[in-house]
Amino acid sequence: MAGEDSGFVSRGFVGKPHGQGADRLPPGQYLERGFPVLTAGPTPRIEPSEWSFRIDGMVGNELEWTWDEFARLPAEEIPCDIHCVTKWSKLDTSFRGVSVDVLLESARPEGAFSMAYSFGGYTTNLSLEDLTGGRAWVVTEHEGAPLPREHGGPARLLVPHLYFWKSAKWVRGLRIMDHDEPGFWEANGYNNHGDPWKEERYWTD
Ligand SMILES: Nc1nc2c(c(=O)[nH]1)N[C@H]1C(S)=C(S)[C@@H](COP(=O)(O)O)O[C@H]1N2
Ligand SMILES: [Mo]
Repeated sequence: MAGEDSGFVSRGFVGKPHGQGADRLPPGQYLERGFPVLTAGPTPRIEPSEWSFRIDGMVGNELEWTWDEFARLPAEEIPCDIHCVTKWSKLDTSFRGVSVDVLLESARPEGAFSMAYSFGGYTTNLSLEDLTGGRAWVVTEHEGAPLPREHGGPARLLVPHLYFWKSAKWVRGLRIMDHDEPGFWEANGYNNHGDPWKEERYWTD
């Protein structure tokens, strides 16, 4: 059967003809074609009308956008690869959202650290260095459709250059801080930084 052959070929080459070779898979990761769901605890149900996004803490200007206000901010398409600490990587996916650079612009941050916080209580810490320079977004769409609830809809953080636990689902704000503090997983054994290319998985890495 022809399908068996083409299936073998595409697995055998893990997409290499399309430029998805081993050079795009960080050490210790495997290719995942689907989009697994990983959530600690229940999946919150947040209507867009109840959603808002805040920037608070050590800023010159605290900000908050409602869903409608957020929808008027400049959004961009973000083609990316994502890497989960549980070892799956998904290549060539895409999200749409607003760059954290845009969100921070008028907040005037006065600290170099932040805690992203979510509906449901999840937190994760990120330095402003990792959140700026076109490397982090608050996204509301995945592959052209509204972000599914199980993947963080209506909105999640997207920080594709770090392990995916840093991409807080159901995100509702960023607290700017003058010091670093561990978030939920960082206090429970995961690495403080989480660079997949350096395999910064756990405390001891
Ligand atoms: N609010 C919230 N965000 C979260 C999590 C969570 O449990 N709650 N899990 C994190 C982890 S460990 C991973 S791997 C990714 C999984 O995202 P996905 O379910 O869309 O694949 O979300 C991250 N963001
Ligand atoms: Mo994870």
